[in-house]
Amino acid sequence: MNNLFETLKDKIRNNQRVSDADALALFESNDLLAIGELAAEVNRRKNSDRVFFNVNRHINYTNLCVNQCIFCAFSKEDGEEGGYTLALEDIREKAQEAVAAGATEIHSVGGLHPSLPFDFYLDMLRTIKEVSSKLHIKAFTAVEIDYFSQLSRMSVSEVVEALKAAGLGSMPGGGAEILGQEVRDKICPEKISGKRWLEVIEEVHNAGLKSNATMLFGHLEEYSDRVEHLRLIRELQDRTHGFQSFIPLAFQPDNTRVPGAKGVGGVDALKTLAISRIYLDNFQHVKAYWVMLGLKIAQTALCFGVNDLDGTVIEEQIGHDAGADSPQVISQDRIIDLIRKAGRTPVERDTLYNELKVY
Ligand code: V47
Ligand code: SF4
Repeated sequence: MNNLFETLKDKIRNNQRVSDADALALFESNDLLAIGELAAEVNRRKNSDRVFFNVNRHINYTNLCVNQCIFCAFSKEDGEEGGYTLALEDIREKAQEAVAAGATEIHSVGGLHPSLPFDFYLDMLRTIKEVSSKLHIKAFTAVEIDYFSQLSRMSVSEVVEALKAAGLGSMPGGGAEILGQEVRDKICPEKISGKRWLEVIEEVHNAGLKSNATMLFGHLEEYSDRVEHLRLIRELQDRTHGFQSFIPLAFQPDNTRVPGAKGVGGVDALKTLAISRIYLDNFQHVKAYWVMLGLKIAQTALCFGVNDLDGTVIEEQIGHDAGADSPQVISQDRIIDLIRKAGRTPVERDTLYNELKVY
């Protein structure tokens, strides 16, 4: 065991923070098993052997988008073949299906639609709540919130208040990509800056809503960009404590315009999940999003510091448009089985991590 791992073991034992230089050294190390062991120890201390999942359904309300991020195979321009926008009645039906399948959460995001009024988004939330007031709506990224603020000429906090009043319960973690501007200028030049993403999320947390944070990795970024991203997220969490889970998203390359893109291998995926677990000492949960990782790597990630497998999802589009070879939906039984066969205890949670059932 070399010096790096001995030093980090000591730091973890003494509840000391892992530095940016430590995180970079871990990314540069090829000792995947030693990295995984450290991450598993950090997770054991925080979450014992419990692994969370939830029963949820995704609704991507539109794929029309005024931005053209080069990593995105989901978005279409207005008038382009394959573009769609769900009517409120479609959204109602999908929410009804979700309730019938036992879902407690609707996860809803979409493109930045060129012409829908702000009222559409309020009506969408109200429509879902009409189906069941018990459904938790986790919707809209910081990118959408900033767009709504321009659209409605309201401040971010006014937008958030209006959305909350219409039924918004919390926010997912998308749109963060890599927060460093140099990478953003290459992969998503029209998208809000990393600085703005952080500002919007800070306001959202200050308005009393929880969110997640993501990191899209495996495209044009360097390890140092990942470390900077993790640092910016950790610093914001120190100020607000509003993040629930961190979700590294493995880039899916098909139908995208990222030059030379090859996709993320199992080693890089596990390493990135594990280092996120080790570095983000102020996060309770690290989630393996099986849609982008595939079920086998997502399950294996449970031995690399991960304590959450997201949920049943139903009808995922963003990753599958980009070639994800995972299923569109998995059953609750399948998730429970994956967790059990990793020797861990499955716990169904709601969106806010209240425990609903221990299996
Ligand atoms: O923001 C887009 C990413 C995100 C691709 O908070 C891609 O619980 C991989 O944020 N390959 C949306 N990723 C998904 C997301 C998410 C998913 C599950 C759970 C939660 C949560 C959040 O998907 C986007 C973008 O970063 N994305 N294109 C692609 N080709
Ligand atoms: Fe639009 Fe989001 Fe796709 Fe970018 S990632 S093009 S903002 S839908």
